[in-house]
Amino acid sequence: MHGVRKGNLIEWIRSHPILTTLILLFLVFMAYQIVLFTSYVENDNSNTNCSVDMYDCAEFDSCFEAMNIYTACKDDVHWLDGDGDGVPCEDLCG
Ligand SMILES: [Ca+2]
Ligand SMILES: [Ca+2]
Repeated sequence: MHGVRKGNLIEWIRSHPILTTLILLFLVFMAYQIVLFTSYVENDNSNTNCSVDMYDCAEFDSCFEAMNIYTACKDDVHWLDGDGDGVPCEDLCG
């Protein structure tokens, strides 16, 4: 049988081309999963999309949440501060 000692790793790869291919495919697959997971986490964290109106005051449970979204986007793109006095969602923060 072949050992997997440091010196003959290349020899082992040469004599197990199919197994090596499967291992490489598995590693690529795992890397792909990590990339997918990472982008998912990033999307989840960047829920402060400032390009479109994504939130309304009714969706927040607290003034803290409303403030986080309101302050994350410069131009009040979500229309949280309808009267423009700098305080978003008067029902929560008023
Ligand atoms: Ca809105
Ligand atoms: Ca206001």
